[in-house]
Amino acid sequence: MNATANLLFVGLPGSGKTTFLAALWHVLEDRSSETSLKLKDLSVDRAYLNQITADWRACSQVQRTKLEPEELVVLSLASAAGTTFELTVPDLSGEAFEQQIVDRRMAVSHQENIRRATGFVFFVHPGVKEGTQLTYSRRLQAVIEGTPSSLPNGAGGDGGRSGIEPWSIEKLPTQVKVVELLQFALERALQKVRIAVVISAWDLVESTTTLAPHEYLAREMPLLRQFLDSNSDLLDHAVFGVSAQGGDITVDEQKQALLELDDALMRIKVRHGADTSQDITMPIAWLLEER
Ligand SMILES: Nc1nc2c(ncn2[C@@H]2O[C@H](COP(=O)(O)OP(=O)(O)OP(=O)(O)O)[C@@H](O)[C@H]2O)c(=O)[nH]1
Ligand SMILES: [Mg+2]
Repeated sequence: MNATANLLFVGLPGSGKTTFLAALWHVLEDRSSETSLKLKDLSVDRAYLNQITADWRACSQVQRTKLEPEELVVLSLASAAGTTFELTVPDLSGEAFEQQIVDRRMAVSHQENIRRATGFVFFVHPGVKEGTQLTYSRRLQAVIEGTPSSLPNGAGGDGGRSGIEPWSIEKLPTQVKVVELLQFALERALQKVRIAVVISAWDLVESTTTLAPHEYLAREMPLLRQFLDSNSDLLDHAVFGVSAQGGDITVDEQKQALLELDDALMRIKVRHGADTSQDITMPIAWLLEER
């Protein structure tokens, strides 16, 4: 059976979309590991994929995706049951999503991407919350209570008042932005959608907790969890923890350890519920599953 699948990778800047795609391409091309989906055909334009995967293998930072030109990736995949898929995934810049929130406008081409999408991979980086809304609300609270000495980042001196920047839409908490992006997508989707939530850089989470991805999401992002649960008539969702890079490549020892692994495949870790595997195709296979 032949089917087409248009998936959309959605996520704020730096949420891990390109790194995931690079690791996915490495695994598909390598073919040596057990994966739910396999590469069927190589007749695709591989220049962009090869470039990001070369960076990934070398543990170099993949480039931030630019707004223009849009990188469109088309893969021909086969499931274990023999169904073949033409998988289209534009690798979009997180800035394009940030702009939707700030300007409340969306490119016509992006609206088309959403309408065509049969599923969404929704990326959330576990570290994105650092230094934004929490810090801001603590600073605000400190000013209100008149305790400038407790202000972080040296704000204060005049009662702290000049340390507070005026509110702007960019300062929205990450969870609110993520829910907003989901709402944009749901408003435009023509049918019930499937959403694979990927908590990227799972290695960072794993070093602090043994919680499963959906439990971690419930604890750290309760608004997002409630939104997903309460809209079950519009969407089906599952939560995956994915370490596509395997560790923090900005820390020399971690980068060295990753480069010394016999096989780059061993960097990858995917957690779903209590199960852990190296199958990075899992979130995509879940989106494509017949139900
Ligand atoms: N520790 C760790 N860091 C990761 C992992 N995957 C991605 N990162 C880091 O997260 C940051 C963002 O990754 P990208 O893949 O560029 O994110 P993106 O969503 O494509 O970002 P834009 O192109 O700006 O939209 C980079 O600094 C990566 O090194 C991982 O598995 N583990
Ligand atoms: Mg990118």
